[in-house]
Amino acid sequence: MSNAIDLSDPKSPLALFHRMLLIRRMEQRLAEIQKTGTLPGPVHLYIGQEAVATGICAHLSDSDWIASTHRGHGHFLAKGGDPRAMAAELYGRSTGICKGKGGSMHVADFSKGIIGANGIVGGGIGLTAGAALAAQLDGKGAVAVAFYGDGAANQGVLSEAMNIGALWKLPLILVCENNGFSEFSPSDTVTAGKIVDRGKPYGIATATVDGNDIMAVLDVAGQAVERARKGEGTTLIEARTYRLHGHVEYEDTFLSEKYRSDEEVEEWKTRDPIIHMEKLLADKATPEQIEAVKADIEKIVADAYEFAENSPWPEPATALDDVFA
Ligand SMILES: Cc1ncc(C[n+]2csc(CCOP(=O)(O)OP(=O)(O)O)c2C)c(N)n1
Repeated sequence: MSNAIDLSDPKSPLALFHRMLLIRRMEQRLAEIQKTGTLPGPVHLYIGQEAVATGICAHLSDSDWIASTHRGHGHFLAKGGDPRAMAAELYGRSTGICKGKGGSMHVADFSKGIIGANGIVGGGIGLTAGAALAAQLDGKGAVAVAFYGDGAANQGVLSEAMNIGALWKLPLILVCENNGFSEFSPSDTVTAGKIVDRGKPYGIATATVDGNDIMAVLDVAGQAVERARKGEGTTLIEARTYRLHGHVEYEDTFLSEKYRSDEEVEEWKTRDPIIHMEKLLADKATPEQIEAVKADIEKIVADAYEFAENSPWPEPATALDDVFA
């Protein structure tokens, strides 16, 4: 890390920029690698949504818990997951964070409080309700955060989590990243009403936020985390955002028709959270500091994928290790 930049406070503008850019550049590189056909399995990119994970996780430490989705690289990195171990996992190598057995949709690191990405839509919500109960019983002030999409908000488990979170005042934060689509279905064709309103019958705190505005996310998240740490219970946050890539990389190769217009995507590009952050930085950091962040990220990304590419495959003899039954 260059001496020109101080990233010790995760809520400082430069540190937020560093984290958002790390997520963006790791995934842009991943999109290029996917094109070569060398990766096992599909990848769902978080590009465009970086401010949500970054703004929320800036308030969390390794003792707090998060669970995420099939679109989970951003949450993993925002919570302090190791870029090398993530890249190696995407490549299915033995040095991966799950020893190469999880892949893109299951990156997890319990030592960092990352319960895991999850291929089961809505699956992370139930896991964090459990983690929030465990945190409450431990009594050390830890909180649990579920990241999930607007499609997942239609799973019954969200209602179950809000019910138990309200009843037991669990230190639980339910963050819906409403990116406008559930796979290829626009939200308004599958989702009734406003997702944020679903918290009202349970009497939990609710908030909506512009998920592309890092400072707004930071603010709303700070209030929710403080409430949870003080024993004041569960919050439902709806963050409005947009995924700038497809539901899954290279979906054009199998989709027979478009489910969104090019104009819509271009419109949202003008609201790119990273561009927004760079504008904010104009009077909060020097050009040298901004360049130092960019250079640092390029180094981390190159190093992570080089590590992955040069890592060994898992030994066949380890296939049944860590299998419980
Ligand atoms: C229980 C379950 N049902 C269906 C699927 C298939 N599926 C994968 S992603 C997805 C859409 C999820 O949409 P959303 O929750 O809005 O997340 P986003 O992809 O927009 O980030 C669906 C239906 C699944 N993986 N798990």
